[in-house]
Amino acid sequence: MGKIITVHAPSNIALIKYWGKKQSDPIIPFTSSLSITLSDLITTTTFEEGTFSAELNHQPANQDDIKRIRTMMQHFPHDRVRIRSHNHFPTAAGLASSASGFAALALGLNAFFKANLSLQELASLARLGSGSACRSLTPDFTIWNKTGGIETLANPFSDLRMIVVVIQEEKKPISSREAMKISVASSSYFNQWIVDSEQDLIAMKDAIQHSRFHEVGRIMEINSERLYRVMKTSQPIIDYRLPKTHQLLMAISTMRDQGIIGYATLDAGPNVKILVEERFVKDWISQLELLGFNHYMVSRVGGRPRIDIKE
Ligand code: 2P0
Repeated sequence: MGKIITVHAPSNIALIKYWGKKQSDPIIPFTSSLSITLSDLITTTTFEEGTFSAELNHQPANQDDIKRIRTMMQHFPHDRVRIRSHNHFPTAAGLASSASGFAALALGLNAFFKANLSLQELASLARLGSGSACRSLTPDFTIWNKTGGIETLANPFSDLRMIVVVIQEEKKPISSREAMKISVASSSYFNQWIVDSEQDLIAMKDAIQHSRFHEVGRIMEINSERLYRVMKTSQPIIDYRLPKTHQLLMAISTMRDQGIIGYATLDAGPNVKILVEERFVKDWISQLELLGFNHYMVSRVGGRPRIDIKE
């Protein structure tokens, strides 16, 4: 049996969002973003010697994914590799499956071809697949700078959890890639979004560095609402939220008033992620179930990818 490389890469959720490309191939974003990995929402990808093939969740990868994989593989000497990937969470429902998937791919190809790439080189490679993938390579908080590089910020919180509430698991009606293009071309808020997002990032870094959880949560919510504003001011309007999304957002605010602390963030999908301290998880779960939100995942945050090599 030949060598087998297995990579387990975590998904990530942005507290300060990326929305809009200044340049593609390689992707340069209009704004810097800041995220944390979801240690328990993992993509596992294996790499074996053989005729090139790529599989996702036991199905052949689609043409778009193959194109992105091929672009990444141009940086390696040959294509004799069988790639099999599995997401341990819903694919393409705004749960950042492309981030963990392309991060796993970059790490796996690097190990498979013994390329010895640096972290910044790995980040550039991952971004050939998906912008947010470069934020799944590192533990703690990760900043993807609009200048291209990534940096990490130590996580001073030992007990954070992200509750991912799945409102709809189906594939989104429009990919974030397409939706971003529409926003860049048409949102009347886009120029101001760039300015506001920069301010949010400065405030967020300060809140993290001073270990101020409530401020982190508050800024995260504000930035998520700004993203919603960019989408809603786009032509045509982009709106991934469903009635149940709005219902849950109102409930989160009510729960907070009652002392059950948690903060919400949304991406390109109807699902809601709630950032909480571990001591409140039980309360959140019982409240969610009471309200009929029975499909959720609780994840630890801040973990790093893992690579197993069998020669
Ligand atoms: C983020 N999203 O910062 C933002 C917030 C969605 C909403 O990054 O075109 O799959 O492959 O670079 O990274 C999702 O977009 O898009 C995303 P591409 P990607 O997490």
